[in-house]
Amino acid sequence: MAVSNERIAAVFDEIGDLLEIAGANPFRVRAYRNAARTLRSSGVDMAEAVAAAGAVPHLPGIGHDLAEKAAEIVRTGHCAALDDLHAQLPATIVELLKLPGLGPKRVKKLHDALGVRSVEDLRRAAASGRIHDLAGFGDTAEERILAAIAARAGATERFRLDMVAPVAGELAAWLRAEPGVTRVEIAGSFRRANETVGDLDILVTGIPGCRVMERFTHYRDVAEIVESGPTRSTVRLDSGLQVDLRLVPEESYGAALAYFTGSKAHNILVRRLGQERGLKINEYGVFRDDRRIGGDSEESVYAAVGLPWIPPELREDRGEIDAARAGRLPRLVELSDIRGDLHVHTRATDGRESIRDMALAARDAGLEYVAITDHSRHLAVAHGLDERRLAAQGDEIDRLNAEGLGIAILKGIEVDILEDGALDLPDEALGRLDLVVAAVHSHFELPRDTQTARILRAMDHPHFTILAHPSGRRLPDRAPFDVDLEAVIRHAARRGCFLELNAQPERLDLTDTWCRAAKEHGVRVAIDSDAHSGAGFGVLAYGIGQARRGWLGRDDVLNARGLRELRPLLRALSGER
Ligand code: DGT
Ligand code: CA
Ligand code: CA
Repeated sequence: MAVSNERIAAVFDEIGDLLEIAGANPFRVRAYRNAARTLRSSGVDMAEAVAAAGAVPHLPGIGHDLAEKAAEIVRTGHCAALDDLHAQLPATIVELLKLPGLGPKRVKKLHDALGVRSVEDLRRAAASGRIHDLAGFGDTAEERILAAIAARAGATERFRLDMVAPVAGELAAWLRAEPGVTRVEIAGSFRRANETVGDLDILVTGIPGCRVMERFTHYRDVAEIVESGPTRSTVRLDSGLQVDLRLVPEESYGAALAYFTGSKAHNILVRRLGQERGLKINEYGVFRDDRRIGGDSEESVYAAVGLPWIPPELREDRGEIDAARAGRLPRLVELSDIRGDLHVHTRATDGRESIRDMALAARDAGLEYVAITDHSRHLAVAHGLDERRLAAQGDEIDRLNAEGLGIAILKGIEVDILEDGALDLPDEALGRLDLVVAAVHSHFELPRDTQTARILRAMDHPHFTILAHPSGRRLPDRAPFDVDLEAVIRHAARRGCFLELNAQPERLDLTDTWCRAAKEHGVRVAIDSDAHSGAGFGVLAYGIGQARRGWLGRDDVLNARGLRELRPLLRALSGER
């Protein structure tokens, strides 16, 4: 079976981590990580390239040495360099890397300073209070480490959507290519656009005798066949992701899709409605006295219980059945409703491309306007802008707008909210912008009341427009900071300002339920990419999924407005009311 780019990238990432722990030259570490990233985003399939070239293929961004190692992995399934590192370092150190919050830097520090070589060593060091004095760990490090070790015992791994989405697309295409297959649909939490997915559920219909199960178990990333049968199989992929496949007859397609889309709680409610009408609803169809009365389409299942079709993102037992019955289902926002992006970075700070290139990429993504919002000076690690550099950026935006790139460029900033709630740049500088996106990037650990007061104070700033990633959480392992988001939403409603739904798949912040709370309070949400490169606008799709889970319609989304409608909303905020 051919080795995928993902598998090679995973080997390179592991080598990078182990080299860093072993104290290797940082440039070597970086070379492996860059190569892993390149392999993941490359359109060139390494295994095919090796087979075709018969030697070491050239891949842009990967030097000869690493290309040779990639070819070695393709040919032998192993990498001698990784085997050497495993021989040098205790295997238990690799386990440490899997704990949330422990990257190679911290593992190295724990190893060098305290001799920690295993999870058990770590638990003892944390329990005896030897960690909080280490530079870069902090007061609550021990609690967090002990919690992470405890959680590890019980937790089953979940996968972020951005990890699963490419695999889902590729697998679906792989299955569709089998002769006789008529439909392939991804169901489960993935179809409901859950921010994380436990396993992938795929539904297939096909003509009798079609060999889709065999094709499924021969997919190239399959590491293990957990279960295999004529209508149902389960495999585990190299990434650890499990995939269930079910083959159903055409007439059961809708019932099976509804059943396997879930959620379980939603299904139970629908089934109960059926029971009240003397119907039996299962994954094979809708039945009255063993006579099939529906199930070929999802619509037919819902219609059998007197409901309109309910979008998958709403199927969470959060009032969607009552809303459907009352004809009050929202018309959910769609990707094509998005007219602009209000949070975008350039290479002036931590982005990778120029203003011009970001604007052109935004235009090519179909947007009508884009706001350039680089970091402010307080965020020194990102080389944040001071007043002078911000003004220069404004001049460049004026020039580009005069030139006319086919997209309007707005002047903005992602300004740091300082510890006391002040914004990181002078009022005059902020007042010259079209919008001010403000964000917490420091002092995550403030007590709830202080944190909330800090953010409310920032929102009162005359030039404040949008609160970026309001909870600060990051998937999988940075919890939200402690803040009263209910109070933040109420304040935004009073003040007439906006909250962001940051569409980065590791953020998706606001979460679904907070989006819904914002909507209920009449606060509009900006679904922004926070793009750091031209390819970064693709994440808007994840933001849309989360927004739909939060019941948002087009009117609830700030940047679903055209520029002409948007401008007065921004101006009303910036003091010219
Ligand atoms: P996940 O995989 O943890 O992210 O979440 P789901 O929702 O994809 O759950 P999963 O994969 O266990 O099952 C897929 C769907 O199949 C689930 O959403 C509803 C349906 N399902 C599974 N087990 C049951 C069950 O015992 N009863 C009912 N009514 N539906 C079930
Ligand atoms: Ca699932
Ligand atoms: Ca499943």
